Amino acid sequence: MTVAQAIATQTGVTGTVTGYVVGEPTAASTVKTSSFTGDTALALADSSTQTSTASMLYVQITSAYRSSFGLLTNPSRLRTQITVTGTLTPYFTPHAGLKSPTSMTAGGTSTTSPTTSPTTATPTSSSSTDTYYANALGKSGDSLKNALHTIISTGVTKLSYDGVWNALKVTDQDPNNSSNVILLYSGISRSKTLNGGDSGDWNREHVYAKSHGDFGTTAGPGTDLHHLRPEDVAVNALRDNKDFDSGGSAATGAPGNYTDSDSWEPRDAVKGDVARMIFYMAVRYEGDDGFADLEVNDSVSNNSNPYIGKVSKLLAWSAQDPPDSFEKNRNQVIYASYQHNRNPFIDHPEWVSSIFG
Ligand SMILES: [Ca+2]
Ligand SMILES: [Ca+2]
Ligand SMILES: [Ca+2]
Repeated sequence: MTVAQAIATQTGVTGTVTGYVVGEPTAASTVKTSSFTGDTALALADSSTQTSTASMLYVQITSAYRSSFGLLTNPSRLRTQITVTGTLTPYFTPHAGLKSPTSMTAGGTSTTSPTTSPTTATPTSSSSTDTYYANALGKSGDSLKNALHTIISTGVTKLSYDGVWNALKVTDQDPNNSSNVILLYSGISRSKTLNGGDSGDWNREHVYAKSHGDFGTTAGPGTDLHHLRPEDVAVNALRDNKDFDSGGSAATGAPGNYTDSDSWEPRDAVKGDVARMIFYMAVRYEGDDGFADLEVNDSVSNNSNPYIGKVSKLLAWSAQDPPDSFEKNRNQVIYASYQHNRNPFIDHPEWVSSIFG
């Protein structure tokens, strides 16, 4: 049957559907056509150029088919025709879907191939996160902060500290070399397999220093991927638990970074990333979950207090270094594959000054 017929037959019956792979669904109204995040689902349409999610069937890819049909592993499947047999039932509820496939093959089943004439592309809000942020839209200041706290603290999956290793290998993968991760401050591309504690390894940097509020590495702020980044062991030790500020001497092993006895200045390319990670932590952790209420202030002598400075610098850095594709992709991967929450300041950088300005 066609995709249109499958969409009209969401009754739990078994169907065989031929269509074109048009992307990877990551939410009911979101289908990625690049920077794929996983092998567990694909979107089918009757036209290879379909962009309206309403005309797509979301297909679950069970483990037997992931290595052959998952888009992360097989991005060249995009725009190609496949035939799938499985249960016609909603997936990414309430979206039309096909689940528990019993057959997935390349190409069609018969000579009555579906139309290849492109349909008129209907603009959709497929990249929109408006649904996720529905209860925050239109708010400002403390009421915005409160709404965002609830949104980003609801339905969250917390990782183990050990689980962070493998997650970082995905969230921080070098876009130009899938064997490597990019180290935050140093900017170095280093083999994923060099994770560890020895010289030359990379380890898990807590951008919001874990001694500030003493949250350690138990599941919670100590394992929150939104502020954990790969970094060279020696550079991580040099940053230590310092607050953020401009100035100091060139940081050994991390070109463009500066440090002195009480502060760290990240390289220009990640100044905004650092700021948005800190702002996320200040909103995510409000003292209602057994951990300290993490906050920002304008000090560089916070030591073990649950504060990170200097907020005046973080505000400036966020403005001068807006979110780029690496940072946005990272946010989406954490949302779709790991924690199921987002960093609001990557999606809405204008909320930084509304809350912290
Ligand atoms: Ca300083
Ligand atoms: Ca940046
Ligand atoms: Ca807080």
